[in-house]
Amino acid sequence: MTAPANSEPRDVEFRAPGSAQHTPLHLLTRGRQLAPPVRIVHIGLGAFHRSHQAWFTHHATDAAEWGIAAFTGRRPGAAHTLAMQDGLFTLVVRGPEGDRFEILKCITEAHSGADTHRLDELLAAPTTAVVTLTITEAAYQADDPDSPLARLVGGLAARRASSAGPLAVVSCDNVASNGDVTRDAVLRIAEAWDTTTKNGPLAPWIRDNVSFVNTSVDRITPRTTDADIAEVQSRCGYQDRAVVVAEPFANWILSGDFPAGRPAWEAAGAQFVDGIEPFENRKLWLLNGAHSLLAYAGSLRGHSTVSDALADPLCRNAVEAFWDEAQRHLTASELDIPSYRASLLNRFSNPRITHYLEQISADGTTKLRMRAVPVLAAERRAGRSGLAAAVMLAAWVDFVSANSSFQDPMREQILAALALEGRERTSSLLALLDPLLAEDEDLTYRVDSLLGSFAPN
Ligand code: CS2
Repeated sequence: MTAPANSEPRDVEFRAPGSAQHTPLHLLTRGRQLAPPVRIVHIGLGAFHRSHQAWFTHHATDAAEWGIAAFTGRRPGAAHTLAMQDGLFTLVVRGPEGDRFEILKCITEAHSGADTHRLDELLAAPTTAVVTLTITEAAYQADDPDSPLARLVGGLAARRASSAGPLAVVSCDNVASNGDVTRDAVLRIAEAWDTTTKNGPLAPWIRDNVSFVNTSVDRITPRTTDADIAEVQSRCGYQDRAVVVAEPFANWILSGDFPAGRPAWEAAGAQFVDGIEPFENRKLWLLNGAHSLLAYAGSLRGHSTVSDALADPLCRNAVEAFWDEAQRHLTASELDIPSYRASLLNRFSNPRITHYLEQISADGTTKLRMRAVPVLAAERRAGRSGLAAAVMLAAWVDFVSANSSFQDPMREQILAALALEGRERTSSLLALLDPLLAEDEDLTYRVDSLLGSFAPN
């Protein structure tokens, strides 16, 4: 698939004169009175929200009517920084030829996730029409009272109490059927609350009033570095502490209802479809699957970025073999797999995007469950071995064995499995991805025999 024609930012909105070298960004641009009114609440204020949903909202034809109130996940830092800048920040669009700078103006409020008072107030307002989420894949399992989804349920209770009417919740995490997964998790939390409160049941109200939209989101957004912040200061002439860097490509596919309206995101290239599954699988298996494979295989080979790992023939061949396997199960003609693969190779090779493998390698159990396991299962159902997907699992096993500092929501269970030996060790690790995998002796044997495939030269 090629990037939609309008996925490139259309204008460099602002370039301050060099004389304003140390002027903070907000003093050079709008006053608070020009901020768009809040109609979107976002939970999970990080770089990806700002390079993706905020970018689409900023470029909607009706952007002046759609402001975002963004809440951080667990750490409040990003909210403080953004609030000091009146919600304004620079997106550095980093193409192979150079950088372009855009100031995005759609974030009207930024708050710590702990500010549930403001969250409840906004969700209780009839003007709020959409809630977007970027809370990480792992957070959909969590239901402690401080989890982002528990906070969302609290906000929905406030909305019901104020009779503010229906709204849409839009998950923007790389989770298969992310809208359905969100609905299940939200109802699970609401049903548990219903047994303990006397306010009347919330879960049925959510079923009747909240639309959970399924989406596939895409824009490579590496972590911002001090050098990026310094570059904006020297090239744009103002000081911005909330810089975000992203590739030129941006894609958003959505499926579901927006009962209280939504911005005209299609003006920025968003696609609204009836059946999202083929698009979602294409993105999760081909892009994210290759990312995870490169993260584990590439790190074992001594590389630190996606473009370096892809330049290594051993890693590149493993990616191509995985894509060959995955595409056998991506048969809808509108998917245009050959051009999608070609575009991924270009995007991954962008030499000016420093996308660290370390950033991608985190949370392997949650990610591989969606990126490798479905391809492996489909191949095995078709009577084939699923070798290339098994290579990815073996690379992960080697990676967690070699990097004691790995991050994962199942870290304790992984460490316990790593303490075992031989085939039992491998099958215990596979069981953390999917219990059925561990019962497949042939697969355990295969993964075991693939260990060590990515040893450095
Ligand atoms: C990456 C994604 O960190 C990861 O797991 O695979 O964040 C990826 O960069 C985005 O999904 C691209 O749209």
